[in-house]
Amino acid sequence: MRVLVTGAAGSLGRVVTVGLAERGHDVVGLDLVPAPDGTPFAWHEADCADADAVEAVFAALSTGGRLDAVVHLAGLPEEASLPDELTSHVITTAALLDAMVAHRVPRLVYASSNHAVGRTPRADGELTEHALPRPDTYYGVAKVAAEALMRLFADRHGIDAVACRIGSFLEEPASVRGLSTWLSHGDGVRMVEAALTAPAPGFAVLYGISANTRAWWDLEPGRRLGYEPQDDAEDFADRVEPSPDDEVEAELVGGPFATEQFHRPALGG
Ligand code: 15L
Repeated sequence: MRVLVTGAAGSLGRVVTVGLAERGHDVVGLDLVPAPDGTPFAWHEADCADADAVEAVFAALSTGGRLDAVVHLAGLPEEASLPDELTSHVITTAALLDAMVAHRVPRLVYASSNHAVGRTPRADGELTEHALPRPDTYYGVAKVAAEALMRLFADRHGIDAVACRIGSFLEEPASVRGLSTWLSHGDGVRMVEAALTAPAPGFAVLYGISANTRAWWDLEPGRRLGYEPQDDAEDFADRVEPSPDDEVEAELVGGPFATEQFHRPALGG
């Protein structure tokens, strides 16, 4: 497949672009920054929040053959102000979806986050794809809104749009919470490829974690799309140090993002 990957220079993007290219996909990177030296695939520099710049990238790509999908990984990875979060996640997604409609690109795979449902109590049991929006931060609010936009474009324009609610994408789990929420690099690539290639998913949500023994989130929505995780954070359990934060981080799905340190005004703060 010919795939445009936004945020290609980011922590997720670096792994996913290389992984997809190794699996034979024709990858095009898009980022605010230039391609790292030696990047073996095409690359465009643009801000995804700038609709004109995004349209110009799609117009340039249309001369090189059909684009099959967009993998949208660009965006702030942590909590910031509400306006910045909305720009980073909602405006960018809107610019990409508009360009996809204009250029008939049929599929979007989006790096959503567990923080879209981060205020859900762990005591509620395993989280399924039917969990109602329950963000823990403005970051989470923006992820919820971006998912809503994807659903609107799926309904209006028939775009296949898969929201991957990613847990903790790291080389190794880094905390006790991470033993439940870890997504390995290899499984991250498997997840994106499954979301790209699943037959006609329409709008779909999956939880982006590995096959963790201590998982809090349902892997079935991913499996239905062909995502078969192969790693388990438990293999690293004896290297993870307990922390005084573990207890509070275990109360709500979003862990540290759901704690009081992020309580601040929505505007002007
Ligand atoms: C995310 O969505 C964030 O981008 C990352 O910074 C971590 O907080 C991760 O979730 C997590 O929940 O561990």
